[in-house]
Amino acid sequence: MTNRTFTMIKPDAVENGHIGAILEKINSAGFKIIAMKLTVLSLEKAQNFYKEHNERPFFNELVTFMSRGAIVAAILEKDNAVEDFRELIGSTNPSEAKEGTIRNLFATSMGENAVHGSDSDENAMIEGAFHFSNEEILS
Ligand code: 3AN
Repeated sequence: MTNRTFTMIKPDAVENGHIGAILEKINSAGFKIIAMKLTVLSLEKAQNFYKEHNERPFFNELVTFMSRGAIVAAILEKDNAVEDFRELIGSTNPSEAKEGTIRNLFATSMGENAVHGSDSDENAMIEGAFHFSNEEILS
């Protein structure tokens, strides 16, 4: 079965000029982009997107970072999309991310770690719907 995940190329990777290289990794790994936009998250939107982390000590750092510049949001389709994409991006901490993963190549720190990838099918749906209307998603 083909399924979906949601990703963001985060402000650090956009600022450092890595949009093209990251999209190339995504395409080469067999993901089909079915929705995509370059946008900026307001602080309020970032707080809402990451609301399940709002008790964590890094919450303010995270939402300030995510709203400081442009991001690329996208919905990706592939068999086993959520798990395969987590494998492609690597560990949250880039120093633990396997060689060749997106975070190993492009992330600078635990907070500024280049990309987001949904952690479940359910969250992929919620996060995709947070950023895209039905008309913006290819069927
Ligand atoms: P992942 O994005 O790998 O699923 P989560 O869900 O644990 O990681 O954390 C969400 C985001 O919060 C991470 N992508 C990262 O930007 C940030 N984050 C996680 N842990 C830390 C930390 N210890 N310090 C700063 N930021 C963090």
